[in-house]
Amino acid sequence: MSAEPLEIHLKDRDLARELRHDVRVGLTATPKWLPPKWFYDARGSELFEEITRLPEYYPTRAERAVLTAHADDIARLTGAKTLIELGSGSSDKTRLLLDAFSRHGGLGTFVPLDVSVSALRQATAQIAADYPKLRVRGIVADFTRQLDRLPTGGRRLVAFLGGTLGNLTPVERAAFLSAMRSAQETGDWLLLGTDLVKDPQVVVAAYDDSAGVTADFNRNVLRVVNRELGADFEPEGFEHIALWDADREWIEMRLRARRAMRVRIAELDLDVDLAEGEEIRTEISAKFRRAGISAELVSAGFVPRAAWTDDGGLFLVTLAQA
Ligand code: AVJ
Repeated sequence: MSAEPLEIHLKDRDLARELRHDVRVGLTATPKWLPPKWFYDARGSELFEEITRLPEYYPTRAERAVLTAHADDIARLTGAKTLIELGSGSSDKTRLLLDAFSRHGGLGTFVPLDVSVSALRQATAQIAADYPKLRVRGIVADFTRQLDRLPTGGRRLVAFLGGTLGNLTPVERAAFLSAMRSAQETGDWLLLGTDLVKDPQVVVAAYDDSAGVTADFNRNVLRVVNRELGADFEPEGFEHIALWDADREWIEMRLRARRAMRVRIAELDLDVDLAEGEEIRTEISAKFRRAGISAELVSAGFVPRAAWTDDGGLFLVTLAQA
């Protein structure tokens, strides 16, 4: 089967309005911040794919190792009819699951959901070509607030991989997991990938690679704001910072102004002043402990059924049931 036409629940207009709102709120706040979802235009998505191949960036490889070892367990335990993937991006690791379900039988539909139309077009076309028996329904939506758009019925498995849960603050995380539970029927499944707490040096290196790809990815948010909102940020005027917060157990990415500057954001009719050394927080990426993620799932109404790590104990994949 060829992929079905994308179901678009997020109009360009909604995205534009949201970006304007986020930039106005974030850049007039103290300290300044921008949400990480705006990294991912076509160039940002490519840079992220490049990050996943860097020697320092262990999460993708570690998660792939877990899925390689346990995809068959996941297919057998869940017996899912529908696999929904949130923030699917290139759907690369998902193939490990699709292959396991092909061996096991029973999976009829794959539903990748992402905010990026371009990433979804590519992913759905490739998956549909490679898995001809599968119904492939791509959905353009924002999983942080459109979980009500998930298809219903059948035994569903929702996969939320890559450690993206860590981009949410603890309060947002609790709200997200509860909303996820509400969107599911009792008996449905959640497969959750989370990066684990480890030696801070290992984590910092993963977010500050020696080739400078992550720095380029970080600055990309400024290029997006320049293009979409007519701003005049000089991306090279900012230093890339990756900082481990030991109390909150998360890594923070920031952009630090190399000198004092005034930035014009034409479409918001807004001037933003930055002092020399002033920072804009662009991402948090929380790292988890096994007991912690299990407790968070239980608070949201899930029952953890299994959890696996890679041999290095770097990354955790948890299977929970609604
Ligand atoms: C896609 C959110 C899982 O937090 O590790 C990679 C994004 N940021 N390098 C992560 C990211 C910097 C990534 N997630």
